[in-house]
Amino acid sequence: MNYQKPADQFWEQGFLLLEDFFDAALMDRYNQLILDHFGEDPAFFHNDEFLEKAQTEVIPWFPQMEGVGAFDIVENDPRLQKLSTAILGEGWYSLYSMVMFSRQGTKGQAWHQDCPPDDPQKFNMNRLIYTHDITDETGGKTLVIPGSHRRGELTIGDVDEVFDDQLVFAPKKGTLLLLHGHCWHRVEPVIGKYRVSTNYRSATHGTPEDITDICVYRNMRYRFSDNQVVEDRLAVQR
Ligand SMILES: O=C(O)CCC(=O)C(=O)O
Ligand SMILES: [Fe+2]
Repeated sequence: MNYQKPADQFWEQGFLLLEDFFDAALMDRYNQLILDHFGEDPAFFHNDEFLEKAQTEVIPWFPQMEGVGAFDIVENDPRLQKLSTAILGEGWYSLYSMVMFSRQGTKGQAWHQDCPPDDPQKFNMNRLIYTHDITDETGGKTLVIPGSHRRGELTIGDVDEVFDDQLVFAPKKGTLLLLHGHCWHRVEPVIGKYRVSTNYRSATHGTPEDITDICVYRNMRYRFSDNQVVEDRLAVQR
């Protein structure tokens, strides 16, 4: 595999979608581990204020922090490592892997940037893998605005606005989606029984490890470490 071309494409678009990157049997194994962890009816993790204001309904799980060794297989995939180096340069590092589970009938995720774009050099890169097909039936398609990693801060407005230039992805099992943390993105409501994605977050050398502590939504900046709205963006407008 030539890694320079896909890396250039990533920097041009702010994302890179590679289908059939991971083996279906490995994805089935991951998906089962995820379902076993969450069970039938998992409770929300975030508090009511976040759920209401962020219009984001995902329940996170950090399997590698709990020593679930199977999740090291993707982490250690030499192709993923080489691609990460081609994009992020030498000295990049893994932040953490996070599984995001959404129950049937939940909202998905509102438009956001994973970290503030105040310094264009400091960002996280999502390395998202999909362990089951996202389809019309499951809902939960991923929306991305190409090139928006260069546009600065996400504009203030409706949390689920339809943008003319948005792309809609329905990733299949085994797909890898690399996504720049400054790129504007959202997840549509979940219609099927559940929706799962797994994110091996990474960053360039010199990016602080807490880079994803503050997330930028259209209506606020939210800090996860102490569950605080650190900026009410609508108040600035009033
Ligand atoms: O699950 C997805 O498709 C995107 C999730 C997301 O917003 C993220 O991992 O930062
Ligand atoms: Fe995100």
